Amino acid sequence: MTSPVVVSEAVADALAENRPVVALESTIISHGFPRPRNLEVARLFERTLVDAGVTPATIAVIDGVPHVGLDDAQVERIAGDESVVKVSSRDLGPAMVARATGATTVAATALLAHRAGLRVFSTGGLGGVHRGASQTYDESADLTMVGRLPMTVVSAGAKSILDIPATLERLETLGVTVVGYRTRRYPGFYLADSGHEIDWQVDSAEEIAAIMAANDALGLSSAVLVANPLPVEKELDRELHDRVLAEGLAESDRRGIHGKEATPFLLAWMVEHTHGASLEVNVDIAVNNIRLGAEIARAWAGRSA
Ligand code: PSU
Ligand code: MN
Repeated sequence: MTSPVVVSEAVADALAENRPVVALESTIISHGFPRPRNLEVARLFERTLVDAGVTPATIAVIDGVPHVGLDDAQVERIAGDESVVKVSSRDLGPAMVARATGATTVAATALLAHRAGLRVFSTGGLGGVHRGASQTYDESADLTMVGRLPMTVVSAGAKSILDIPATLERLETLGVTVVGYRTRRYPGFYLADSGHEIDWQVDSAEEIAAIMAANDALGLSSAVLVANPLPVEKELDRELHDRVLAEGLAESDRRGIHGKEATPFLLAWMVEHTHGASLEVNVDIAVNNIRLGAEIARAWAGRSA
């Protein structure tokens, strides 16, 4: 069967010539950042990679077709069109059949990136186990997919709206390799330190590429999760963070928000009630992860050169 995934010419050429490519998700654009700022941010993400000599591969479903690498008009559509749906891995099939236009989550992006032969993927924060999950069972499919796919995913930890210790336990169960970039503390997304430890610290992109090669050599098919904290001077004010988050979680409970709405609701709540401060931190987080992703992709391409 031929692949239903359309790989852009720029991405296909880069892969064929063994030049570095980094995958980017699109839910962060459609549902993570408010319009119209989100378009500016989507372009900033791609430009950050281009400036580092890396080919960006933003991933989304356009009119039912999964695309790896978008042109500018497609990026504009994902950012501007309010009817764009949030597509996780399980939604890909139905979205394709319905010819829907959808923005891919970490889970769906990792799957499509893997199908296209990419190895490195940068995002803001990974989905994880939600607070209260022992009652609601709300756990992101991002975890399942990083348990299954040999992608290297750079994130600033799991979003602090989640239950971080439970998320770390699930990552352990799923056999996901977790390394801290220049730290042994698991980052807390908006905050540099979640208060939890990581077993392994790495200090360079070359070291991460070597870990990818070691996992490959052993036939491990799970992801390498690179936890990359924001510099502490750039984090969200802790007192503001804790207060607004507690209010957002309570409001989300009151309104009975669940399923795929939970994460976008809490992110939007944080933006509104920190008066945009969380948005700026979220942009910094993603750019920081994209820069590191670029270095890893270069180190990875360098190994097989
Ligand atoms: N990180 C961000 N902003 C986001 C997300 C992550 O900085 O919007 C998105 C990602 O697409 C992630 C999704 O896969 O939230 C998780 O959603 P859920 O909890 O419903 O699986
Ligand atoms: Mn969920």
